[in-house]
Amino acid sequence: MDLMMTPKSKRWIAAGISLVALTGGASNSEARQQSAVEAVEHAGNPEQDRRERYDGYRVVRVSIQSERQRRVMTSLELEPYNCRAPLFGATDYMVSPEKFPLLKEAGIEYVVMIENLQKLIDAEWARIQAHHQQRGVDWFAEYKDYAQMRAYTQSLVALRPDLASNFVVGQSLQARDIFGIRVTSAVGGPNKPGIFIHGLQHSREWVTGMSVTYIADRLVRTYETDAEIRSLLDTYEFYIVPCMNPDGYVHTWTTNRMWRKNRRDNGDGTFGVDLNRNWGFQWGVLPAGGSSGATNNETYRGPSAFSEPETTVMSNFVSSNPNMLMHIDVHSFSQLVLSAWGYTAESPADAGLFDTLNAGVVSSIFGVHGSTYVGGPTFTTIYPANGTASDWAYGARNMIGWGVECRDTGQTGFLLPADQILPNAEEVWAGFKWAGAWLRDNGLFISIPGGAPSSVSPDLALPMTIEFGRARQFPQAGSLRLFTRVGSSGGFTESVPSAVIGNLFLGTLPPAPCGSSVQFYVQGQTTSGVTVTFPPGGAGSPLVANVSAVATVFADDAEANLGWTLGAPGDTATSGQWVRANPIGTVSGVPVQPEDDHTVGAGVNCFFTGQGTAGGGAGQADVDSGFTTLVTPVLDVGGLENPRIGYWRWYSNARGGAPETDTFRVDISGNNGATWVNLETVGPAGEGTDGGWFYREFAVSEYITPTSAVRVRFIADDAGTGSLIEAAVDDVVVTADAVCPVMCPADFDENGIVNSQDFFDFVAAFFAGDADFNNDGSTNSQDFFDFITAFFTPC
Ligand code: 0X9
Ligand code: ZN
Repeated sequence: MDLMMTPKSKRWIAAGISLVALTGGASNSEARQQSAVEAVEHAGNPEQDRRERYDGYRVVRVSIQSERQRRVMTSLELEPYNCRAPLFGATDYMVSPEKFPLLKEAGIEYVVMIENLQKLIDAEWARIQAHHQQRGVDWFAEYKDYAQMRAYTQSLVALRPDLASNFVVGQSLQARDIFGIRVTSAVGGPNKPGIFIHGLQHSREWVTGMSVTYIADRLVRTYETDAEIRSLLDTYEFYIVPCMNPDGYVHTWTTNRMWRKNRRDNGDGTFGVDLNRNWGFQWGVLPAGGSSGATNNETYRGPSAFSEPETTVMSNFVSSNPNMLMHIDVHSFSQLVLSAWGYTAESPADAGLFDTLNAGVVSSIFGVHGSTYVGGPTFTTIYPANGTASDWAYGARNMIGWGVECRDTGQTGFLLPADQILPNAEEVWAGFKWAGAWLRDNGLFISIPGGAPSSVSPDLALPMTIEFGRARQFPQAGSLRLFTRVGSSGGFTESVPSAVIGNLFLGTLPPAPCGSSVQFYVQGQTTSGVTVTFPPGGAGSPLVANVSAVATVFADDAEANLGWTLGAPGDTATSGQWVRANPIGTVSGVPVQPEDDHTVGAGVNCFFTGQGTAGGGAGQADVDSGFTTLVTPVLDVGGLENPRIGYWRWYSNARGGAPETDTFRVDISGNNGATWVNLETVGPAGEGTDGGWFYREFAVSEYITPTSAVRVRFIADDAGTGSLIEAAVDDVVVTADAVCPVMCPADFDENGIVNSQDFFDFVAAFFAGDADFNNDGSTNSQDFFDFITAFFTPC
């Protein structure tokens, strides 16, 4: 992020006197903070509220759509609210009342997320004051300051000294203790794997300290009553540090609610190093934007790696325990689950492991209160960030390093209302538990990326990619094996997959005749000699691929109309109804409506939602104020073997500012549209909601009985406000397994004809004792008679 902190004109209220705003050089707030006395350690006294004010400041979400707009935004020198890089997509800024007219004049689209930041800060403060008066309320009902948080971890230890102990990681720059709580059970012996989790690396992200403390709370309080928690405490040592940036955190309570960095005096009138750019792995590496060398920047990386005491003592503490397995860095806001890498767009060797973890955590979080989080690598999911805690944990310590961005998605941002502390903590806790349990149960990561083949072509060997890497433990080099057999009986043949790159290997499924099956499983060893099998049942329940030719029954590249229905009775959209044409394409940062259909080669047409005019805006002819329906022609799949329906789809709802609630639904009907069953619903968030062509294929019989009157419908819905909705469909195919050619029983050499050669071959096999023609387990005279009968029976 390369935006400069800007001179502000906030008013500084001290003992009822408003000071005149300063201008120039370093920002006013910095100049004032130099003289500010941070004596007010506790926030309970309104008379002593010397906090910086944000009167009339709006938080706006800007969607930068061109190089020109980015230049204009940079020249406005707005303060970023969240640290989204102003390189692409939506970015949040705090805009002073003075700057707001300039933003309006700049002609850049924006959505106001927060009308008046100071109002939210005041409301939060008033609420905290009122809360102080109350007795006996839940600890997680209100935000707690540094001292209260520390006292709470101590009270948890007092409750269960047999499970928990307090520790101090080290001291902050201003000599405050970075305190923590270690929780584990006596079961499981020494050297249990360690799970390290911390919050408040960025001090204004208040909900993170609460969420992390909640994890300690649950571990301590539910060990007796919850078998799952007991197993986690018997498996791991948990190290929990609610606040790794105490100086910054105290500063947010006493002086400036919006403070992110630590409190380093940079010596030039500016303060603070972004601790999450200061860790010593790929520190300050290119590309630009991953951190800043400018002292006044919100992502200032510091003069050198680990220049700050906070990052130094934290990393030393983690390094001092060789059994540390996982590192979780909790931030807010944006509702994300983020993994390596932050410093590069390249995939880490353990991408499959991280994808699995991210997906599991995202769905566990969703399962609690229905919050939608998005998972992915930091660099590509939010922005480049180097010198982060997660990258260091993974890159320098071989730990499973990842992190969470808590609630919300910008409605209140860092000023998340207190009634969301507990729900947020509950969902983070669920994700955390899931990750702990998954690692407990998975010694290694073995998978077949893209899914194990469920059908293979007759008589062809099939190469298959296998991913083999670490999970809780590390793989023994050279220990990967693939076991295969043709059919469902007899021994498995062992082979050694060849190494491709990183954790990827190439194995081969053997050729097999049409109508048979190939069974297979994979095995590998950990460095400590434990065997891990995928799927876990191994030879007892292997993966199965049926051998059959695939027949294409229907293929539609949308170049001609094969009987589709554009629109359906009851559609409510006022614009953007489905058309079949060559799309012009629209852009809002990234393509919103495709400019090209999907078909490779000569095709130009596809189905899509509304054609605008060439050069028109992205909002022209997108779906508005309701939904529009596209229905396929009747597809006859009755009597087919395992019919599948596949299509390429495009969907975009992630542009246009407002939080997205819109979806793209695909349904299937077996009775010509009388009733429908859902195949998939894209969105409101996640993969495939920001444009791009995606292929999806469904086995019809998993949803409906395959009939001669199957139809599929596509519904693009604009249910929310202020959104930019576009959908498209192309290259619909219906495939099925081809029926294997019938072999005459007497065609003993399986060459397709029955002749005297079959007779001679059979007789030779018979006298060799290997002609069990009737499959009863032995070769005897009955086989001879059965063969003779078959030989003289025409087929
Ligand atoms: O920029 C950051 O440091 C984090 N985002 S924030 O808005 N809270 O400042 C992102 C850090 C990404 N890494 C992990 N959370 N693992
Ligand atoms: Zn953060």
